[in-house]
Amino acid sequence: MVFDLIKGLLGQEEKKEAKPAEAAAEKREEEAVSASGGQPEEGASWLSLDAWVSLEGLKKGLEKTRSRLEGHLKGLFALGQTVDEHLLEEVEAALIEADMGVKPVNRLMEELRRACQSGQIKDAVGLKAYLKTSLKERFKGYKLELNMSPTPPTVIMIAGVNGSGKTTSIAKLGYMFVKEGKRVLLAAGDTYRAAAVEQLEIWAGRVGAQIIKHQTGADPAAVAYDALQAAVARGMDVVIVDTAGRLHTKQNLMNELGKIKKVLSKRIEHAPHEVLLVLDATTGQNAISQAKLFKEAIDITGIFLAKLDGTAKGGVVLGMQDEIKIPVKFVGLGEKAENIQRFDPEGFIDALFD
Ligand SMILES: Nc1nc2c(ncn2[C@@H]2O[C@H](COP(=O)(O)OP(=O)(O)O)[C@@H](O)[C@H]2O)c(=O)[nH]1
Ligand SMILES: [Mg+2]
Repeated sequence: MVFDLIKGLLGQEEKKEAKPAEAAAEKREEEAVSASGGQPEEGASWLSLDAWVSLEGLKKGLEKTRSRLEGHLKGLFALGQTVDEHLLEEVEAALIEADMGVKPVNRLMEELRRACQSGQIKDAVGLKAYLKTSLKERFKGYKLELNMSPTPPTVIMIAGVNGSGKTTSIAKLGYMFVKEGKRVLLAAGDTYRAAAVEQLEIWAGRVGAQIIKHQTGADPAAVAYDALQAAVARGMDVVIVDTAGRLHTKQNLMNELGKIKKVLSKRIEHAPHEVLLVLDATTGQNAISQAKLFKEAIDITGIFLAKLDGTAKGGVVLGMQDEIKIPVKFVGLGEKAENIQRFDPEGFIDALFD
């Protein structure tokens, strides 16, 4: 019956010219980079930004990236050091090796050289300060807070390739919301692997969330639909929808994500309120290529960068905003539910360079 309902809904949706959910998502994206300075607009609410950020935790999680940067930069930013070609080359090498990306690094190096020539940068200490400010600058104007629906439930859809860390990141988000006193429902939308449903179920039990699941092989759009029905009936605050990361072809995967998104928006206006793409930080620049592909297929509202702890390629975050114009909203710093942090650009850059 649910299947027929969904088929019916999808049929109607295809005939319509205007797509309210997409228009809303576009609007959200525009708003995200608007000059609102990250302040919640009227009628909307967000989780507090201060919670879920810890500089110590970040420093520990970023140890590998930090030590790679240090390998090049140790001692060079000391007081009294002059800025010479050697120092600039080491900065460049450090950022490339931390996987910031060639283009963003080239742009940044041009900027640094100009600032040296114009006298804005006078010594190594000045160079470091300039570098940090310039990096922080590129995150300004992005809305890093989660977009919470003024009327619950807030619906968050998760996308990403297999193994990127989707299910674990869902557990982390669930843990965070539960800690904040919210009622959380997880939807086991990765119906392709039996283990995927079980894995989510174990996490739901651990973090104190509820779960909606169907059998392996079921239609993920039907799971999503049932989850929203249940969420409304049970008065849940947040629904997080897991999805599969691999189908027979890329086009199949993208079509399926689109279908799930449509079903969500049909059941609850403006849902999903967030579409978070989970990327594996250990893949460095590949994560950026992946983000570009997903962005072409669905409106991504934010990135959850998982596995930052396991990589020296943490610099990928620095080039990410430049390259894909989607804000990183969360980072994963370990395999446990509590190893989640909101992405705080200031803290992140301080943690990398101090
Ligand atoms: N070190 C570390 N491992 C992670 C993190 N996030 C996920 N993982 C691991 O990555 C693997 C794949 O994660 P999973 O959530 O199953 O990915 P999915 O296939 O996208 O759902 C698992 O072994 C997780 O424990 C993280 O932030 N740090
Ligand atoms: Mg999974």
